[in-house]
Amino acid sequence: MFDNLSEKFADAFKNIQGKGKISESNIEDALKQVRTALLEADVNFKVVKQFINAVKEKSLGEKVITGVNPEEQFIKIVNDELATIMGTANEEVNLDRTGVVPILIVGLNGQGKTTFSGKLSLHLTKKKNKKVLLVPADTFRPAAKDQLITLAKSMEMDWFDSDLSTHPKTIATDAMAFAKENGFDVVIIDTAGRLHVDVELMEQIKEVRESLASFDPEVLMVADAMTGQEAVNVAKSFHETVNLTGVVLSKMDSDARGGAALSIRHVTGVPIKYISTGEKMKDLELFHPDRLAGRILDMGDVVSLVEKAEEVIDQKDAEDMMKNLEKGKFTVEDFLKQMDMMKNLGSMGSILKMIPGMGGMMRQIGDLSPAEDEMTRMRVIINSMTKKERQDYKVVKESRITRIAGGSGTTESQVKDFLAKFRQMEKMMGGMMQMMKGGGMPGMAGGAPGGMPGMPGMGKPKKPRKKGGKWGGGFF
Ligand SMILES: Nc1nc2c(ncn2[C@@H]2O[C@H](COP(=O)(O)OP(=O)(O)OP(=O)(O)O)[C@@H](O)[C@H]2O)c(=O)[nH]1
Ligand SMILES: [Mg+2]
Repeated sequence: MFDNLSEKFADAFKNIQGKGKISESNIEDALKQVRTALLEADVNFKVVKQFINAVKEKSLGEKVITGVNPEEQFIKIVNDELATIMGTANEEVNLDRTGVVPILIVGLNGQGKTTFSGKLSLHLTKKKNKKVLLVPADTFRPAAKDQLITLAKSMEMDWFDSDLSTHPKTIATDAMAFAKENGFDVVIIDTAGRLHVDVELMEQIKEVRESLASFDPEVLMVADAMTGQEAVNVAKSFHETVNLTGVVLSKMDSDARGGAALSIRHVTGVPIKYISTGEKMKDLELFHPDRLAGRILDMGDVVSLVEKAEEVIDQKDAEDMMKNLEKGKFTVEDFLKQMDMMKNLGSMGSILKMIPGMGGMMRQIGDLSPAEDEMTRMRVIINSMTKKERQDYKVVKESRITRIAGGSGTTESQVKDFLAKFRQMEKMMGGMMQMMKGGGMPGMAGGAPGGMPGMPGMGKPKKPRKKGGKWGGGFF
């Protein structure tokens, strides 16, 4: 996400390194580079101008704080300003009202409307306890109905059998009546896209919106984050015609440029409510301006990482592992479970990026695939080990090594290499347990990718955090 932008910002900040204090001449080069970085990311020029002015003004007005170096002070100001232009706090769709809530999903062709409709239905069902009805209303492309219904079925979500021979506004009102009769809380209406903003499409969506006026609909526009300012222009057109209540940025997992995220709110006044981060139904995040700013500046996003961990990590597994660890035991079985937990969290790259400072390190390493390959190799080796061997790897000697190598399609030296690495991990886990008992926490415990023992800290079932989270973030 925004890799290019992150890299350019990191370069810009180097200009201030080692300077005694912030002064106009000190920050001049850095500001120039930040400006170029933003323009290259396709951020609207007015937004850039205002951003640079604000950062400059705040930097020069900043008092010298003892103990904080100018670079850190400058980064903090840039961080806060980035968050400010993207919005304030996160806003979700407003469901806090009586009656069925219609959510109209609009946008150009192929932007991810249908995918997002599915994701939102899952999110509102799972997280908000709502009964959701998915409504296909794309009367231009009949296959679109099947696409949405297939998604609905895969999630065991309810869907409306729209009559595609009628106008989408009729589908919408019919669906609302059906929803009311059958006790649904939310109706998500997936509409047709077009290649460009065209009069016919706008007219159609306008009519659908008007037909729902008495229900005060949410109208969310889905925009591909790779398209930069183009997305901003489209949002402007849609907003003028149908009065958007929110924007969704899709394909943030791909090569998103940043232009849309950083300009839409400022240019249109419409808040970004969600970001879509992959093709799977679970790949949906709330849009948090402050957290995204942190990710752009390589400050990580530990809060989102912990939240994600809470969602995907099996509490019982984690507790079992912790019990073992507390006894000073770390087995191959535990390691396998850790690898599985990691896998559920996402790719190695996406996890590392959420850890402060790791984005920069990843750029230096470049290709993470050797590390991913090694994880795969470890997994096949473990799969060829017996239960007894997984509980106590020390029993694995010559003939067992030959057997495991044969069974896993690896070489004996690869199996030996794994055992040697595991021995190191075991030692490291022992050391970490000591530190945990002593209260002090090291930063990221994994070491360099390649021999990384998962993220051991994920498994710790700590006392609930203040806000009810189950897992502390001690290791991050
Ligand atoms: N990588 C990635 N792909 C996505 C994301 N959202 C959607 N896609 C893909 O983008 C393509 C288009 O998505 P759709 O949801 O069908 O888009 P749409 O806006 O409904 O398209 P039309 O109905 O034809 O206008 C599909 O191949 C999706 O799998 C995302 O967040 N990340
Ligand atoms: Mg569609």
